[in-house]
Amino acid sequence: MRIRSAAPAALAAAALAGSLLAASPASAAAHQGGLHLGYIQYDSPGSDRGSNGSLNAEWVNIHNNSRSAIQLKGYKLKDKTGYTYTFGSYKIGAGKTVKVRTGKGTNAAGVRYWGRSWYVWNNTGDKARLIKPNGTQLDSCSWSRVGSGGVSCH
Ligand SMILES: [Ca+2]
Repeated sequence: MRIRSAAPAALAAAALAGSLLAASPASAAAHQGGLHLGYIQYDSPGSDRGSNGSLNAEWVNIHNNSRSAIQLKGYKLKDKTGYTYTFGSYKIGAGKTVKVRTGKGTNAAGVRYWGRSWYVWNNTGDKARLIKPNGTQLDSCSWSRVGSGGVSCH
């Protein structure tokens, strides 16, 4: 009886380990490895007058510290209010960074444009969250004062 029950349990454990391994690049150490929030320039330099250039001087860096490329389609970047940027098809290479700028522009390698007409990151305090397509939060980063206008999340 012990033997008969041990085999399925071992199989189940192996299957579980397999699924955990598959998800591990991001979930194992959300704050150090995998995909995570890097520097956030939440206060665009100069007066917040809302020009597209000013909006685009507000940005979030996302780093891929895993050993493989990650397809970001469906990944989300959210502020505390709930404003959400959803990635289209974009593959971030191992060790690479993608910058998400608030305003409008033409997406290119290493930079995505949220396409907003106003700032999204509150200068005096806010919280950025990076969320997988299945809803799992990979990382978050918050600040509570203007300070230098930016925060290094890790
Ligand atoms: Ca701002």
